[in-house]
Amino acid sequence: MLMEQTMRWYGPNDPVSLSDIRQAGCTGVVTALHHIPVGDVWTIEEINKRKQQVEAAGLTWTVIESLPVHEEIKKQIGQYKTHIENYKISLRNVAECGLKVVTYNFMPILDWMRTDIYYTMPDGSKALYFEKAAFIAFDLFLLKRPGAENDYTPEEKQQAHDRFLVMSDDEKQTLFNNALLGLPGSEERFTVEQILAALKTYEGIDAHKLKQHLFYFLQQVVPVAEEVGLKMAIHPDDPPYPILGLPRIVSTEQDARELLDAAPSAANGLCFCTGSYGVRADNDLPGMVERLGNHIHFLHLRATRRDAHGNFYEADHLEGDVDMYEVVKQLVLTMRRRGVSIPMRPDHGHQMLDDLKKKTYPGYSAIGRLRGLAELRGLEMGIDRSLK
Ligand code: DNO
Repeated sequence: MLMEQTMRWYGPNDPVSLSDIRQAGCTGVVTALHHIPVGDVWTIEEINKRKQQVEAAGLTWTVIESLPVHEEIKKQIGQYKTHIENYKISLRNVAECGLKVVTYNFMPILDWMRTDIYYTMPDGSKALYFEKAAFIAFDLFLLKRPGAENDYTPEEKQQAHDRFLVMSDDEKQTLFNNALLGLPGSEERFTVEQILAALKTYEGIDAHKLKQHLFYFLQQVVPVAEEVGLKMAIHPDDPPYPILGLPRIVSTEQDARELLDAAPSAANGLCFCTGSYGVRADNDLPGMVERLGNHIHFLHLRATRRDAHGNFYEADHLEGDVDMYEVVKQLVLTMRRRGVSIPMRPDHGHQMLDDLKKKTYPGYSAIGRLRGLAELRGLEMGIDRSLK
């Protein structure tokens, strides 16, 4: 039993077509109804429309990425109870349409964060990069977040200061744009005023409180997911630590255990993103698969390479700090034990070859992902056969 091979598809506006994805060797896509505002119900009609588009291209759609969680749910303010009720209706609707896995995250305001989305690799391809000193410089000197100076050590502040001194205006502008990039699948950016206002609404919400809000959300929605035969899959924080003073609560094995324990059910599960968890040297990824495997319902496979300064770039899928051989081996064993095929997607990829001339969503050009998929697929087949 091998993993189900998929790629993310951002919908009809995605420059990578369904046919491209099929030719890359996938049997399915993961997608979302990005046009529906966060908090609104996904109707059966809209879900089926997307499903038919996918199926007409000879592909399947079983995993949603993402059914986003409204900010009011994360903060437990305003209409959060209504948003939760809406979420439950959406869950019922997606199950009704035959979908199986719902990916979401609980990162406040922002999703993933990088400082450079065109980081040039020695071979000329472009990767996503997180440079710590540049990010701190953004926080202190461009965003000028009140209180930011209290979040960093004197050494970190000095490095950010030195980095900022040598930054060109172009570089500052690019850093600014990258850091304020909105949610994946959208071209919108936050303005400084918007982000500062949004950050202010999290005052008083620390990691403990945010966890309680996540647990409450899970206790509400997991029983519905279980009843209708869906699996929930929470995506970890990326990068897996607090940023801009915001708590991040899905960064470690301990975090994952706590959220699973908060609503015990096979329907309460993880999107195991090796690229996100793998940024922390203290996360033992193969061990996490071995120990949490029963709750892994979706896989993002990619690798990052970190350095001693807290920077990391997205490496080729088999070449970063993630021990992909051990991870895939544990996945093969887990799937055998459970008797299931877990859907996977090669997460991100370098912009390379012809794609260097094209405009695509950062991380989601076709050829780099195709390379990642091909490598991961071969690795899995080799491991699977050799374990028989
Ligand atoms: C980035 C993605 C994440 C992910 C969400 C899931 O490329 O892995 O944006 O889709 O966090 O909710």
